[in-house]
Amino acid sequence: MEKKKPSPKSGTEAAIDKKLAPQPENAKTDSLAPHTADSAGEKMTTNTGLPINDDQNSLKAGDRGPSLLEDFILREKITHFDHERIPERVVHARGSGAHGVFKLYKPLAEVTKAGFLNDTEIETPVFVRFSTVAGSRGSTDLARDVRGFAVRFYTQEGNFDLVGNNMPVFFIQDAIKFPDLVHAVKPEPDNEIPQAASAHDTFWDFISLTPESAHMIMWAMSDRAIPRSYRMMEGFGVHTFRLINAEGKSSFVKFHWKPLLGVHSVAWDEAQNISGKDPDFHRRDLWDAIESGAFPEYELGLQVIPEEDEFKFEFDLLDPTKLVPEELVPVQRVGKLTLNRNPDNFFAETEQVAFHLGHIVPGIDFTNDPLLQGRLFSYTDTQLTRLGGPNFQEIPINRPVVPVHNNQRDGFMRQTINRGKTSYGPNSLGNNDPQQVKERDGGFVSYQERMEARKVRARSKSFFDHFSQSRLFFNSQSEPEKNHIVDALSFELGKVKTVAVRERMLGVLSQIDKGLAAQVAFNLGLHIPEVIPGNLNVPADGNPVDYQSVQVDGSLAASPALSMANTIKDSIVSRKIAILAADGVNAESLNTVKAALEAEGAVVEVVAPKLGFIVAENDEQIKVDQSFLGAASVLFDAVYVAGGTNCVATLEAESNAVHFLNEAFKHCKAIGASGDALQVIEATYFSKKLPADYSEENVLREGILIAEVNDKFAALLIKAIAQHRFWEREKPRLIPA
Ligand code: HDE
Repeated sequence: MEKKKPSPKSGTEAAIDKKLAPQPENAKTDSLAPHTADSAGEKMTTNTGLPINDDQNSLKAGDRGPSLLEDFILREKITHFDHERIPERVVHARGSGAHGVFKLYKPLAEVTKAGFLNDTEIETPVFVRFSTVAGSRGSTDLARDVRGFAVRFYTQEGNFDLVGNNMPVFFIQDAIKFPDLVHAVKPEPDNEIPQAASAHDTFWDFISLTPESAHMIMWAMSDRAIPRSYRMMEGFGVHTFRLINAEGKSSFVKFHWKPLLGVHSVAWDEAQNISGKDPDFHRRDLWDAIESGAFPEYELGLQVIPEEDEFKFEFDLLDPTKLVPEELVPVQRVGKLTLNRNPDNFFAETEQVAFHLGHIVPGIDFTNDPLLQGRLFSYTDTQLTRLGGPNFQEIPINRPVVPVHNNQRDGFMRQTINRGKTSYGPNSLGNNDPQQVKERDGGFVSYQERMEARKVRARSKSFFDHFSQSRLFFNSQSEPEKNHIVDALSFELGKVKTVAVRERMLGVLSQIDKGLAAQVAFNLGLHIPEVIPGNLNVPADGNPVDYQSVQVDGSLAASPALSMANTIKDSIVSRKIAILAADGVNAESLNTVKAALEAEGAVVEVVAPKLGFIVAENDEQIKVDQSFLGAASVLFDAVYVAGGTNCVATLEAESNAVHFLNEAFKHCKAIGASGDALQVIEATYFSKKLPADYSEENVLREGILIAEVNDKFAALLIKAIAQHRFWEREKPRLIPA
């Protein structure tokens, strides 16, 4: 293996045009370096190192004759190719990874002895993989789906994996139902339809018969399921975990990731468009942001609950369909994760990384959440097949940054060459090495939770309230967010063919909120059924669960932290903004707006009728980044229409430009235009909906600014873009299609 050479990175033109950000190194990326290879300037060889003279022609009996079996070069090349694919992950198959570092703000010795949560000096190397859940490896990023948010910390005490999602709850309460859930949500088994989407009968059949999924369904039907970017979504460990301090005292903990760019989504119509225009939208966004130096950042948040408060809540801390409202237990932000380096090789790193929530370090431990307990089995089990045997921890991306010594040996693809005669313990022939480690020296000891119980297949009654938090979530949403939930349910259930399933789902929704159920029922042209489905008889000789009798009227009417409307809206860093322009553009105003947006960290692209250059009024040549043919408003966060007499006349007559604006309006994005470009806006459907004037208040409410371009204009446009979306604009629906 050779030392890694710096390799030129690809990325969008925008990223390439800029100076590429340096690719920072850390203990983990250093440890990967000896395993990397770079062919630049090298000779071609076979896998045994034999220099190859001809890699283009197979060995034949005569130049028109049959190929010869003897051709070991042909056989080696084809054989390797034939075995290039490994099974994709059974869930979370589509993902994107990045390297980074975690830095702690303040030592947490009071609650945990984990080394990386006590030392503010060290930077812990991290590898993160974001994913969708249902779609296969090549599916679109913008499916309505949960997103995986799996983080590996390469600590000095071994790997700690926080394998979370972007939603804080889950569909089911017990791992034994996971295969049912996944079979129901995956494409239907007879025709493999639909890919990546949950809008189909088997999924809603299962959900409508599984009331414990109600809370998660509210999240999945909310805008959380269509994030604007992996960089703009929260992460959650979902289960309650334990923290253990040096005295052995345990506290419960919920893990959170808070993105510093805020939590933002796209519109559903937009998501569907993006799926066609750029199925790699999230992957590209993450890659480009890192390449251009706009490193994604998230703060690690902890909700710490003293052990003695275990039964203080109206819900059970062990129930993964419940969250702990931030208003009851505030989230302390304890450190920052920065993603600052793209992988060198997708397969070697992102595809082969094997996360497992069983990878923990002293100071962190599990609880008896039955979903968590089942996961502890599943991850290693699936990885044995996916990665081809028991030595997958030796794959470079999976190795810890600390040495590994034990008596495990052999198996397919073993890399380590263990010296010595002993691979057992106790032994006297090898000094009894490797030695076990005392707890005080860092050896892991499980938390000694007291247990006294009968062996039963059962579920605690404290898990039976399925609707209070579903309702809390719905009640905490802003009006537009509620409308989106109604629309999403109407869309998804509208795709379900079996009317009985739709009706049953209306029954479930009516338990959450009558108004919600009524609106969806109206859209589906159905009535809400009288009889509400309960759990099927579980166990087979048991009685149906009367879950309605255990509904708790939560003390909290709403939790503002659950609404994305309350997220941070103070930055346009890395936002993509289109400038629509054509020959005859006013260069001065275009440059003013472009420079101001770029100064705030936005990525600006000039979109014009054709690629190459446009010639401005003053003859300045302005580089075009995208033509109307290749660009689409759904791939941008905002749009500005440049001025200049001829430019405006061209844009007004260019249906693609008018469509671009209509769509940007439809998806509630900020729209700016030079005062003299008003006639382009007048060609749109929303020309009758323009604000009476462009006071700051109006602009920040309606997201439209048409005025003379100067520094004040640019500053106000930036403020408007930072609002992300103007959802109030959606109704009445002005824009067709
Ligand atoms: Fe997973 N999950 N999961 N899961 N999960 C997998 O492991 C499983 C659950 C999550 O980027 C698999 O290596 C069971 C909750 C993420 O590589 C598999 C149950 C949460 C990823 C598996 C759950 C997650 C996975 C598939 C119910 C959020 C992607 C491939 C008991 C807290 C990790 C693999 C990556 C992947 C099993 C439920 C998150 C089959 C049995 C809840 C982010 O082992």
